Amino acid sequence: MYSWAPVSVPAVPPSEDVPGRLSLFDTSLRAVTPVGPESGEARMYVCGITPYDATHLGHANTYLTFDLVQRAWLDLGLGVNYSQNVTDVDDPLLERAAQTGQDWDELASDQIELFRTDMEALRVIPPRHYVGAVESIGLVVRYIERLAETDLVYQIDDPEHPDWYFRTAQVPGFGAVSGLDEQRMIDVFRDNGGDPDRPGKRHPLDSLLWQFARRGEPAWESSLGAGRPGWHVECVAISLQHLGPHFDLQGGGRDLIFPHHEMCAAQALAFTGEPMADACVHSGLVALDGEKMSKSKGNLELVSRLRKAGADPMAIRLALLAHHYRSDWEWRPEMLDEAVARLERWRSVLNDATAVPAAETIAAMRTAIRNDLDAPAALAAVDAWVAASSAMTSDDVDAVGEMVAAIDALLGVRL
Ligand code: 5CA
Ligand code: ZN
Repeated sequence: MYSWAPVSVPAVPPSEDVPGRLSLFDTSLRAVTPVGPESGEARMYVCGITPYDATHLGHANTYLTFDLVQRAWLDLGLGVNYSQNVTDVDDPLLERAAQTGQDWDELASDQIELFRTDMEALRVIPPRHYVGAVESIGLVVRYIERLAETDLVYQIDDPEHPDWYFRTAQVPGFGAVSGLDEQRMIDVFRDNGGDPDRPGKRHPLDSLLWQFARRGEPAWESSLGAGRPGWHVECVAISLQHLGPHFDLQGGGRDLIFPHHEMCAAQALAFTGEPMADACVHSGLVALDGEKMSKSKGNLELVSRLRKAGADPMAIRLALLAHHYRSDWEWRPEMLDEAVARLERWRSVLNDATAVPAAETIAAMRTAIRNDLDAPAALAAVDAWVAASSAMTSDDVDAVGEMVAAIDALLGVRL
């Protein structure tokens, strides 16, 4: 189990006339709906990185989105069990290591370390359980063994690699997460590294549970044969193990809706007899040079590069929070300049002893965040308060402290 440094979150006195629940857009429902319990502990799983290249702004944007979710729940007085995986053995990681001549596990541990440093700098609250795929192999094998007690698991008829598959399309409701029809799913699966055309599969959309060792690849001995797990079942096993069945929120970037989250939902339903999560929540994709930022294409802007160049991590955070989490947008360097200017404006007022009263602004921030995580509206509320405080002489001696705490607790920006 990995982790990174804890982050302190100040308590902010409650506001009047604000929504009493957090609502988010649920991908399966295709509507904004309350997410999380009314009391007790909220349970959230967010798909973690595949550590073969450094954290880019797309990753950071996704983890900031779910950091705002955690902060909103904490602000509502809930406990939060946040779990995340790290895909520390997988095809792209092995391929990158082979290209660069590095050991795959060294590459992974270097990149995990860099990711954790980036998350700490951005003041992302660490998950309670941050779990690697490699350390979970025994767990995943036990899950597959139990799934194999249903008639939904089979070994493919391939003498050299009799890999284990799951009959995804047999699960009731398959397709509900993405809303895609079967032909479209097959096409997207093919374009995203899936194997719909592999001879011997019973259905093109059946998903790999366990693959036998290929030459030169790492493999683990198990009752299923010597090999390694498929990707989807890792997230199913890790999330159910650390959160229990039918948790509140499954999250990740929009690129994971299909096949990953669709396949996970089917496997989890077959495993527990219940939906995997109450809501599926996805963040938009950050692009660079007209295309989704991605490690495989190399069109990246890295958190670590911006930090090395001297950027204040709180300005990086503000630059990302200036976009609604569900929008797709393209990174431009000027966005960092704009965020630096905003941070300076905020800091100049918050260094004063007095300001205009804060209660209405804090209520507006909470309303914005609880209403489908509208961070841009929360930033605008702070902007308006900062402008008012610098335009008029004010005498509220508590306002500055209240705003510093609210901006820290709700937005994760320390001034
Ligand atoms: N390890 C798997 C999930 S189990 C994986 O997708 N790893 S990843 O490193 O490719 O992506 C990590 C997270 O960042 C995922 O939630 C993914 O949806 C998100 N992500 C990747 N690229 C972008 C992007 N350009 N914009 C926003 N989010 C992104
Ligand atoms: Zn995942």
